[in-house]
Amino acid sequence: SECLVRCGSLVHVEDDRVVKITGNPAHPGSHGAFCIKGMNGPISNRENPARITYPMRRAGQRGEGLWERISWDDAFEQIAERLGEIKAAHGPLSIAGAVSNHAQSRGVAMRLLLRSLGSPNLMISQDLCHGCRATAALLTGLGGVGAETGSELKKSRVILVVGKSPSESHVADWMHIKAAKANGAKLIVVDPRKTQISRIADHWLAINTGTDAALALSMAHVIFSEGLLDREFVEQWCTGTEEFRQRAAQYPPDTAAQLTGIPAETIIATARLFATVKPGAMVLGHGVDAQANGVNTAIAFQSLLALTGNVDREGTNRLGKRLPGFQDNFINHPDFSLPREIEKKTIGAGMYPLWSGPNSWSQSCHNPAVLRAVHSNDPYPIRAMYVSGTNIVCTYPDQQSTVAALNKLDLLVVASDQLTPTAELADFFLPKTTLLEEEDVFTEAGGPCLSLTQRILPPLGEAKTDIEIAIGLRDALRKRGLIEFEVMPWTSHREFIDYMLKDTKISLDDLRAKAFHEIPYGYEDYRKNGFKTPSKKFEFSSRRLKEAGNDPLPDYQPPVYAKPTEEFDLVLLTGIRTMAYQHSRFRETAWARRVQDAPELRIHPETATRFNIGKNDWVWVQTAKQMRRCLLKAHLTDEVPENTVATGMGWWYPEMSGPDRGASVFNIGVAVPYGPTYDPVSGAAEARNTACKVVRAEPSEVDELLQEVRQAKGAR
Ligand SMILES: Nc1nc2c(c(=O)[nH]1)N[C@H]1C(S)=C(S)[C@@H](COP(=O)(O)OP(=O)(O)OC[C@H]3O[C@@H](n4cnc5c(=O)[nH]c(N)nc54)[C@H](O)[C@@H]3O)O[C@H]1N2
Ligand SMILES: Nc1nc2c(c(=O)[nH]1)N[C@H]1C(S)=C(S)[C@@H](COP(=O)(O)OP(=O)(O)OC[C@H]3O[C@@H](n4cnc5c(=O)[nH]c(N)nc54)[C@H](O)[C@@H]3O)O[C@H]1N2
Ligand SMILES: [Mo]
Repeated sequence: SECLVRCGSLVHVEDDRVVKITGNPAHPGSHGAFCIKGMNGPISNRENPARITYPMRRAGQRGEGLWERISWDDAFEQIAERLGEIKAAHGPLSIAGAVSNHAQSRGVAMRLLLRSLGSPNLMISQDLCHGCRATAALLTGLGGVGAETGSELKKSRVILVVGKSPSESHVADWMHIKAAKANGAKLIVVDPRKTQISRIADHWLAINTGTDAALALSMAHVIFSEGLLDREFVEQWCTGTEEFRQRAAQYPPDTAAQLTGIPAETIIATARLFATVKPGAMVLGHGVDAQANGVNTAIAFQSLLALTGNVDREGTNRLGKRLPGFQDNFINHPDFSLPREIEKKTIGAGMYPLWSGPNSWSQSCHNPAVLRAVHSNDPYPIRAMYVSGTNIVCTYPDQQSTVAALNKLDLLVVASDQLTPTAELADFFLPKTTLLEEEDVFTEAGGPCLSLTQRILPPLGEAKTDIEIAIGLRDALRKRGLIEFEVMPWTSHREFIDYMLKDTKISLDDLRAKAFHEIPYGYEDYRKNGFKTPSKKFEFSSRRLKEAGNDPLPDYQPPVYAKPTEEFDLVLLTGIRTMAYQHSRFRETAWARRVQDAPELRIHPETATRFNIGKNDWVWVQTAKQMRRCLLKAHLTDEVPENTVATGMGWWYPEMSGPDRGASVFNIGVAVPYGPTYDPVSGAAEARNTACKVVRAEPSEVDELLQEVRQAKGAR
């Protein structure tokens, strides 16, 4: 469950060690699909020689690397005391949290702990992840994180894949798509890169970065003007159709061709194909998210599903299916919520009410605004932060401002399994359990099913789960009278899980026996209760967008940073997934480093020649906006077009010296800005893609640095 793909797995135990992990063919979502991370990651995390399994308090200057071991009791008491001082001086809103994978127990633990103190200020990573798609799905009515396909993909006859490279990022989807293709399904792929899936596509649309909304609108125009829509579905289940038709008409294929770089004939041909072959499904990936026009883009593509009636039928995109009684959304229940007046003070709720605050999908902060507030006290001070299950120094863009903000806090608590560049800056380090030591239940959209992560082994050393840590902190806070709202009623991790299951008639023990419970489902759920929108229909024109003062219809906006200039004449794609890594994780493991040993710059051979760059040369990548430059190793490949270079994300060298452990040089976050130019609905920054220039690094400049990498590696 640490990777959002969540392939079902079988864990083989001998004595008190996990010896092997394999895919579970019986799992209803993944059908046995598996990858190198699943096989190795959980074991590496548990057995990492650099793992820290006891609480520590900073003993030197922040980031100096001097630590003193303390007991859990002392950690809870001292953190509670410091939080009390900060709360008294600056109020509860000055305490913030950061978490990733926020829907899991760690997100619930963090959110409820903050609410106990009276703060709504939580940063999640989903503004960099699937936040735009999920917000769009909330507005259109598709729900979930933007229309799930899961194993329905196998049954599709035409599949539209936009900005997703499942061979690297989603082995289950990849397997299902290949199965559909083997059955004769047609495949349309929209990606600037020649990925593995682009190579097997019937139509590969090599789009100009950040222009996808124009493509979707133009396809909608073709479908409208040629009368290819599913009239019955649209008439009965959609609203705003005429307004949407008019908007789409502004993007005839010739216009869209100029914006997207895709020939008009191809736009017409793929629109016809997607509208006439049934059933059809769409996979919208991260390539169109984390963009300043991300919500509009996702709405435009989701609208293609509605236009063609490919909604919640066999072989199409499903609506989110829920297990009756399962409490996975209880954070919205009044018993667990803060008063609305407080929720409305969430940093970001003023500007982005559909992202932050009580009426939003994410109910989290606008992250860049929180980091700014640390410096500016605007709209109010942020003085303390608790960070868990995320390595924000390595995974937020604009690393310098993240580090500067963390350094300026009065209190930074980091829960982690090892000293990441984020944990290095902490005042208190709290040791966390890793996957094999944790128990979690969640609904798995891919199945759909209720899934369980089993606790296979007892925690190592003194490691605790996020729920256990939150309970310990809550108790220490309560002793000092610092709890404002009693929203965390549990006394153990087990009680928390039992609470989620209590109305399902399934006990934890039942679930342990099988590890998942399939959710019985039918198709066309909307016939029962309609769509979850104000009109109960799929909204081409969104009432909630209109009420929030936004354009209610999807539109195209040109990309801002990703637009090349004379000086920065290449487009940099970031976050390209590689099989061995999960964001910033696994850089300390030999198995992953054997697959990829350095942060790469994928560059076309012609472009490399133009800049006098050879294979394996080190290259400086620089973007505008006075960002720092980043050092990457050239990997010559024609998978990127000549005007584009691409890299991954999250790099650091765990073996290098702290506090940054190489992240301030080798992590692409130093070069990528975190806005402004924000999506007007979700506040997402154009954080994935940026115009850049590349310069070969002179050996004399980087030799010393690389020497440290090599030496540290020798010592590993
Ligand atoms: N191995 C591995 N798997 C992972 C992860 C991991 O770190 N490692 N992370 C997981 C997580 S949290 C996520 S969010 C997913 C992300 O995985 P995906 O959803 O597959 O997204 P990415 O791999 O980030 O990008 C997909 C494609 O988008 C293309 N792209 C870039 N810009 C644009 C654009 O403007 N338009 C279009 N149409 N395409 C564009 C890129 O070339 C890339 O091929 O992967 C998950 N799976
Ligand atoms: N430039 C750029 N930036 C990006 C992206 C991009 O494409 N481009 N992608 C974005 C995306 S999609 C995402 S999702 C974010 C990801 O950003 P993060 O969530 O920050 O990335 P991770 O490296 O997965 O998180 C690592 C931390 O999770 C904790 N952890 C690891 N294993 C375990 C475990 O077994 N149990 C528990 N409880 N905790 C564990 C550890 O503290 C670890 O340091 O990054 C985003 N950042
Ligand atoms: Mo993500």
